Amino acid sequence: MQEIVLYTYDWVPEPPRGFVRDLRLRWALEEAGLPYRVASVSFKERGPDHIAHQPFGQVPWLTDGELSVFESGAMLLHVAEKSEALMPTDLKGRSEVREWLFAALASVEAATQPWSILKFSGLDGDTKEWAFFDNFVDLRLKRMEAVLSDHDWLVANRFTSADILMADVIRLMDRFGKLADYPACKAYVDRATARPAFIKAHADQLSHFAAAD
Ligand SMILES: N[C@@H](CCC(=O)N[C@@H](CS)C(=O)NCC(=O)O)C(=O)O
Repeated sequence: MQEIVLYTYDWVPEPPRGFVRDLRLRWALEEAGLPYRVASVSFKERGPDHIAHQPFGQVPWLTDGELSVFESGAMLLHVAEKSEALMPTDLKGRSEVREWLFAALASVEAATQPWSILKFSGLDGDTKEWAFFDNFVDLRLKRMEAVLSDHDWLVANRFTSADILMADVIRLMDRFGKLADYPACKAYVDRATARPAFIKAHADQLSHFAAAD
């Protein structure tokens, strides 16, 4: 089997540590027990070699032999294709994993990302704009609360790569206490992040960035 190489920044400032999206892939690769190594690219200088792999100059991306894949959702699908630990083998289960992967990005992260950018920037004051984005997140969390009230995991009563992505997206809301009114979402995040693969992925990311301080 070819070695998977996962690319992330060499260093990032303190606030995003533990939340940089390479974590999604570290977590998936740990769950699947697939061999991989992590390589660094400069956070400060994003040169043409970087842009050739990730057109927005962001991280993560991965290489698998000659193949280079960017976008965390596409990368998760790529890795999930390699392991039943991340995706069931039947048509329905596979389709549902894809649905929830897209839902995590296009429906939930589409709301949580602008919210978290405003929050990180201190723009969460008493403004119409903040109320709009806060309400947008509440709309999505209310629906996820209903889904997770009677499901431990999103697909086929078992953990899949869809849970890696959804839990990682919702986890950022927990950081700011936004899950206080959403007990099923909070329990889901706690359940997912108690998994040994998450704990290792998270600790590995923290030490990777700390090593460059
Ligand atoms: N949609 C992309 C988003 C990637 C992304 O936002 N990466 C962040 C780190 S988690 C980044 O590189 N930020 C620096 C920047 O945007 O310049 C994905 O899911 O892979």
